[in-house]
Amino acid sequence: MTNHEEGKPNGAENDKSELEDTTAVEIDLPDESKTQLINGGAGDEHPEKFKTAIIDPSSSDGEVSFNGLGKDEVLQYANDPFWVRLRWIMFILFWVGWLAMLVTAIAIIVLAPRCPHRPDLKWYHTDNVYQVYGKSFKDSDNNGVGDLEGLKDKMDYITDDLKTKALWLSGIYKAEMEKSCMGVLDHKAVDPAFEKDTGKFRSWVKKQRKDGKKVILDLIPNHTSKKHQWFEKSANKEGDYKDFYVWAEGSSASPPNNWKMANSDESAWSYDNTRKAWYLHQISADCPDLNLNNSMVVEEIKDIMKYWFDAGVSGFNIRDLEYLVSNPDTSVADDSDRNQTRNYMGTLHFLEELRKVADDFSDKPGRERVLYATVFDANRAQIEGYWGKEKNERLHIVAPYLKELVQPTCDAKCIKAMVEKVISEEIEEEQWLGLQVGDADRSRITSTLAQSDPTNFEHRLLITHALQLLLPGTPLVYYGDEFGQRDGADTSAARFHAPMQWDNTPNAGFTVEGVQPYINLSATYAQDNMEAGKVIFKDMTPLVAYEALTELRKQESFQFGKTKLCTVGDNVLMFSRHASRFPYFITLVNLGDSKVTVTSSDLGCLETKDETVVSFHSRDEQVSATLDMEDQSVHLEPFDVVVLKFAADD
Ligand SMILES: [Ca+2]
Repeated sequence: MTNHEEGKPNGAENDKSELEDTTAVEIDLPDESKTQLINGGAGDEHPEKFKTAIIDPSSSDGEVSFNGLGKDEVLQYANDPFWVRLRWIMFILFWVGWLAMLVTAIAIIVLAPRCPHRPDLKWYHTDNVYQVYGKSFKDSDNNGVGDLEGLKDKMDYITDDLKTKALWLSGIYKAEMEKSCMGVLDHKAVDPAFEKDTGKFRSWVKKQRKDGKKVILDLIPNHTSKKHQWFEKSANKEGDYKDFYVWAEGSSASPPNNWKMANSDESAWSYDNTRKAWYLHQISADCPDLNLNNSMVVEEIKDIMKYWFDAGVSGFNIRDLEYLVSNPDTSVADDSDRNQTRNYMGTLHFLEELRKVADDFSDKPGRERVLYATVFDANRAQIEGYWGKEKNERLHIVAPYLKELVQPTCDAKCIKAMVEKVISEEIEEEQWLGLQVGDADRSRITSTLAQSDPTNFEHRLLITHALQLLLPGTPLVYYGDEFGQRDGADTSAARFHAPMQWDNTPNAGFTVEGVQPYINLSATYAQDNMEAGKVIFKDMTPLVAYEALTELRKQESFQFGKTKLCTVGDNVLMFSRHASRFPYFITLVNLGDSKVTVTSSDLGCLETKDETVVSFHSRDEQVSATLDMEDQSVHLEPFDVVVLKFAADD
C-alpha cells in the first residue's frame, strides 16, 4: 500500500488506461538493498538506481512483485562468496536430511516389531475331524437304528463339548446292509434306515454349511455292491456299461492271473456266470472293482462328487486309496509284489481328476472342499505321491495309519521313530498329515489297549489322545474313542461301529429300553460311556483330557509349529512344537509304569528356557504353576502326560 501511494506521484500519467489493472511505478529501492544482504548489511552508501515494480491494484494487500534479475546480474551474484557459501550449506543440508530420512526408514523397518509369520491355514488344518457312523449315533424313532433326527439331537455334543465343527459321516449311503466292503447300491441316495428322504438329508447338509459346520462323506470309487445296477448291466454287456468293471474273459477253470485280495492271499478274481467271465474284487467278492481306467467311470465318480458338493458337502474321505486303479493289462500274470494292484501309478492321475472337481467347488476362503484318505500300506515315496505337488495336486491330507499308538510294546524310541518316519521338514512346509488311530474297519483303540494292558489301558488311551492331538496334522477321531468306547458284543466286523454309548441307562442312551439295537452294544457300556467320561474322581479321564488337549491344540505352535523329538531312557518321550515368535510347548510323556524325574539337562535336547508354565497335566496337578527349571525338575508318575509352555522369543 505504502509503495503504491508513494509511487503515485512518480507514476507514468500517459499509461492511464493500463493503470486500470496495473500501475508501473518507479520505487525508490536502492539496488544495494540486495548488496546489503550480500555484504551482511554493509551496503553502498549511495543509492544510484531505481527498480521497477508492477503493482496489482486488484490484489487486496497490493503486494509488490519484483522482476527477476537479468543474466548478467545472476552471473554477478553467482560467484559472490555469500551465495556460494549459502548454496553449499543448502546442498549439504539437503543431502544430510535425505540420508537421515533413509536411515530412519531402514531403522523403522529393522527395529519395528513384525507380525510373526502365519501360514495360510484352512479349516481342515485347524479343526479336528470327528467321524460318526451315521446309523450308530442316536436312534430317534425307537427302531434300533440311528438316524438323521438322532444325529441332529446330538450335534451339540460334537460342536460344543468336543469343540469340533467338522463331522465325517460314514455308512450313510444306500448300500447292502453291513457288507464289510460298504457295498454301495446308489452313491446319490442315503440309506432309508438313516433317512428316507435324501432331499431332506441334502437340505440338512446345506444348513450345516450355512452355519459354518462341515459335513464330510466317504467316497468309495474302488467298487460297488455286486447288486448295483451298473454291475448287472455290465455283466449283460449292456452298452456303455460293458467295461464299467474289471473283466477278464477266459475259462472258468482258473483265474486269469495270480492277483490277490488286499488283505488276504485269496484270489482277487471271481467267475461271473452271467457274463461267463472273471471280475476283479480286491476288497470282497461282494464288491466288484470298478474299472477306473475307463474315462466314463471316472466321469460317473466326478458326477457323484458334484452332486454332493452341490448339496453342501465340504469334502470326501476316499476309501481304499491304495487299491483304486490297477494295471489295465490283466495279462500281467505275476503280482506277488502287489505292484499291479496296490499303489499302482494310475491312481495318481485319477486323484488329480478328483482334485480338480474339489478345487472347482472351493470358491471362497473358509469354504474350501477337502479330499483326504488313510494309507495303510505305502512307503514314503508313495505317500508323497498321494499329496502330489504344484500342477499335480492330489489329496489335501494323507493319513498314514498310526498303528504304533495302540501297541503298548511301542516304547518312547519306537514312537519317536514312527513320528520321524511320517513327518519331515518338507511335509511340515508343503504337505499336511492326517492323524488317525481308530476307524470303522478295525478293533477300537480301547479294546486293543485293554487286551494288551488291562491295568493301564485308560492311561494309555490318554497318551494316545495327547499324541494324536498335539503332533503335527489334523486329528481324525472316531466317535466314542474320546471316552474309551470298546467294540460291540457282535462277532462280525459290525462290532467296530456299534452304537454310541451315551450313558449307563439300558441301551446306553442310544435307543430306548426294550428295543434291540441293530448292532449289539459293548458289554462294558455301563462304565465306558460319555457321561461316565465326564466325571472325575481322582485322575483326569480320557474324555476330559481330550477336551483340554483340543483346546490346547488351538495354540499357534501346535497348529503350525516345527516338531522336534527326543527320548529319556526307554520310556520318556519328549517333543517340542515351536512356531517362531509364538509361545512354544514341550510335551513330556511317560510310557512306562515307573516314576521318572526329568531335569533341565534332560530337556537340553530340545530348545528350553529356565522358566516354564505347566499347561496340561494328566493328573490335573500344578496346572498354571510356574517352574524354574534351573533348580526344579518335572516328576512324572507312570503314564503321566505333562505339557510345558515357554515364552515366545523376541
Ligand atoms: Ca431310527
